Amino acid sequence: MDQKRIGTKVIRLIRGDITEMDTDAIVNAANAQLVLGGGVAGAIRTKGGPSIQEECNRIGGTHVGGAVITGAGNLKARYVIHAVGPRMGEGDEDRKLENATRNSLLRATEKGLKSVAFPAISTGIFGFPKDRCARIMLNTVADFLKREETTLEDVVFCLWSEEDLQVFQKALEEME
Ligand code: AR6
Repeated sequence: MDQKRIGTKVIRLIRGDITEMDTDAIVNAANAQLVLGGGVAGAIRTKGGPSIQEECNRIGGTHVGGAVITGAGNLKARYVIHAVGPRMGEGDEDRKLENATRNSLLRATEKGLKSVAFPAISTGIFGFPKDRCARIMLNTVADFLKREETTLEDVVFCLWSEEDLQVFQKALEEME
């Protein structure tokens, strides 16, 4: 399954490079210091140019589970939402991932955005299991689209590998 309708809204799964997405915002898999390192963050830094890190420096940082929004420099998207997922082993990881997802959706809604693309937060350098990430992030988005007043109409998960896409497809099928 590659998409699920929730009322008039939709959750979609695609395989690709999130820095190529032309959704209103893309979500960065950030750290609490808001220093753009490797993985998704590195790709955003390279393709987006220096203005994104400069804006992050002015913000200074946020808590694990938090999300802040900046411009998107040279990227196709208008905004980057920097979501801080948990590092595996630090404790309370599931709740922190849920919060990072939900806070990203709140930031997008505050700006009146219609579309946002997420990566599989924490599943690279931070070591979070992919299937658990898929269940938590998909359920959090579905719950938000069902219950909250939001401008969001299109929430995309942009997965890096075929295997990651399949993990998310399975989790989407298993969602009630
Ligand atoms: N587009 C979509 N997904 C990607 C891309 C891409 N261009 N590149 C990697 N992925 P990661 P984390 C996938 O490591 O685990 C950085 O140093 C990747 O395969 O980007 O949250 C930050 O500055 C994986 O499934 O994020 C933080 O310090 C997923 O995106 C730290 O890493 C997330 O992998 C964050 O670690």
